[in-house]
Amino acid sequence: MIIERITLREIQIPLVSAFETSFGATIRRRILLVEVLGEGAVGWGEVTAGETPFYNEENTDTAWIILKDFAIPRLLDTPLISAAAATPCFQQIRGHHMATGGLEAALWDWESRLSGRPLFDLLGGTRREIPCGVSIGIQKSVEELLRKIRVEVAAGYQRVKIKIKPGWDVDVLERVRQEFPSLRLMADANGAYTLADQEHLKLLDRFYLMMLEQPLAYDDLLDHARLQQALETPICLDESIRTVRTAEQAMAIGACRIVNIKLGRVGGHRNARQIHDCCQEANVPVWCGGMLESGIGRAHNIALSTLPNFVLPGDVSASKRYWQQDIITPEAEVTPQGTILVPESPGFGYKVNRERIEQLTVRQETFP
Ligand code: OSB
Ligand code: MG
Repeated sequence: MIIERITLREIQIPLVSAFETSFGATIRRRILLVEVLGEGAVGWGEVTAGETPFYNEENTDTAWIILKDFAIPRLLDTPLISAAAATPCFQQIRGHHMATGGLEAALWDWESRLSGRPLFDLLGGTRREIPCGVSIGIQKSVEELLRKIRVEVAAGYQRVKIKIKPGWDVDVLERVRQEFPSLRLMADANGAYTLADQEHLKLLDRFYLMMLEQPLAYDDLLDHARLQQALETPICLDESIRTVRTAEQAMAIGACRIVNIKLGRVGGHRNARQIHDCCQEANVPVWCGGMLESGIGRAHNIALSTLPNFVLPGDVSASKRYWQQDIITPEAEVTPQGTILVPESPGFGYKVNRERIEQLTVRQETFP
């Protein structure tokens, strides 16, 4: 596979409503898009780094530098036989998975378009329809949260995740459970607690949540294992799972019973597949997390979610929950059953709206 050029773009695009987690609020996204061109086809990827280094160490600007100075030069220097073969050429770069993962994803889209196959099929996916959930941020009031949940339940989503933090947890979940006793419900703390909060976190068991996501520090495994011992609610790890090694270690010590796989956080499709397989062998179910992606990242998440061990609804939801107008056509839509039908045309299966991307672009650079 001969790469002619790679274009890096930053687009800026406002969310339809602010998204608040325990580490802060986002109202406007700064998203890096990667376009790979060669042999008459193009492939697109999205870097899922946030605007701030508060979820992990990366942000939009660090990802730009890593891609420009390290990942892209290495890739252009290495003969490539497949998208899967690109991962070793990023191996020397420690961390910065969202940067390299966005580039790797573009290569997969490119390879699948070159070979005329849908991306999900090239990845080894088996599902034609994926189950969808929503992630709802911290709100100004519990009433506001309940209103949002009503809307998503009416839309058919198969589970609801709410964001929690100290001061926005037990009382909020109490009210949600009062109104929605049989809703498939979960909570995500984004690392806002410590093991000293164990007794408090045990109060969450009474809400029979599907899982509690990343209650403790973003880089912790051992305390999660201790907490899991004390909790009935299954722990799901997000931030802490960065490599197949951390996934193995987490499962070996019982730090979680469920794993959230994010394409960016683990550095692309090949690594995601490896973690997926390792979880499957350990009988640990996985689901696909979200990072407020544009349509391009979303399309990759949809393809990833077709792998067999993605048995739980992911944070992969309709474009219109995020954007007034997405950068793909058609936009990602959810059926009344709370599923997304996986597109079957070559690549990730959506058209990229170049005109819309041009309008939103604030900087771009082409390599070599
Ligand atoms: O922890 O899953 C998370 C968004 C930004 C950063 C971290 C997370 C999230 C979400 C949103 O939960 C998921 C989505 O709807 O894209
Ligand atoms: Mg999370």
